[in-house]
Amino acid sequence: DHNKFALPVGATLDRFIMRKQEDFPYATGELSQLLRDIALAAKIVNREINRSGLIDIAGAYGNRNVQGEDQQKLDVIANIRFIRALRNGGEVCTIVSEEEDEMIQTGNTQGKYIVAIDPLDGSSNIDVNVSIGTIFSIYRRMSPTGTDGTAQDCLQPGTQQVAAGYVIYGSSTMLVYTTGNGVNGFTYDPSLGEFFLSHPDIVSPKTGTIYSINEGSSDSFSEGVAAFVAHCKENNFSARYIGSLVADFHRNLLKGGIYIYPATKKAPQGKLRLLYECNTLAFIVEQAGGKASNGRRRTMEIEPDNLHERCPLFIGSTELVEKAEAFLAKEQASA
Ligand code: P6P
Repeated sequence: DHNKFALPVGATLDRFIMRKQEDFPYATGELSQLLRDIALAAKIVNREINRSGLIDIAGAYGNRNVQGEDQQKLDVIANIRFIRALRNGGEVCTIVSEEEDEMIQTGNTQGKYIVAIDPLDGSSNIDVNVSIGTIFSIYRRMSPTGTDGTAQDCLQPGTQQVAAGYVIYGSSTMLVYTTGNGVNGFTYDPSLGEFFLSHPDIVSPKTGTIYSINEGSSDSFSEGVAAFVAHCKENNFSARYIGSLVADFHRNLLKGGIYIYPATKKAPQGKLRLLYECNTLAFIVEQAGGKASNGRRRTMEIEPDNLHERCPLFIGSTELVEKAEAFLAKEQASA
């Protein structure tokens, strides 16, 4: 059992990746290298985020660049940095990014992997100092190497994910990811430029008393969603909604709870994207013992039709997601 080699808290991400690779005798190291490339980009984006507040008062700190160009939007910077790190790393042939309408070919036609990524989700929160995040999924290409990746390579169901993770740029910056053998969290020490294992083998509580949903849209909740929210209130749940998906998800993962982005009038398919938000967090939550669905179907079994399609998301502690699904099923039955 892989816990025999469990690494101590404080092990570096690099040592952890190497140790986990040893668990796979036929591993050739490409996935390990890809994970390192993502961690590098996360460190760079972390630095840009921490500096961004200062650049706004550029005069005093001289952070405006030599052309005197204005500070680019952080999500644009994050997109550039992750694409560059993945291109230079050589393991990825094609990228789907929230920031790009079309899939991006890196030119690494020998690359075995596809990455779907939201480089900086919730970036509207950055200038009010609320935590934001990077969300990524990794798939193995199905098309032969030696060519660019194809649309089919990018439209695989979430069950085909090889790895999934997020970076939360918060009071501390953390990288949380899974390769299908549990979920591990690493905390970044900027003074050393290293991620250290801080949350080994994360297991999410089976139930909880936190519910996260934007009740500003409650007028357009379906009967089932409204009934579940009423159930939470009758049972003295706490309402916790940061409005930054990674922050809300991370808190519920550790403490137990449910996050819901349902279909609303403004967002009839929900607001969150299947490829690089819902599927990514669904893989992580399932690996931590939780559950994720669109209210009726397991998120990871949904066959994507297009790169940026949205879907409703009910995600978190198994018992809470199943409770919400029961209310939706009752609504369906009485419809
Ligand atoms: P609403 C941020 O824009 C985001 O994509 C997620 O990070 C967040 O959970 C959600 O949208 C918030 O959306 O409609 O509640 O403001």
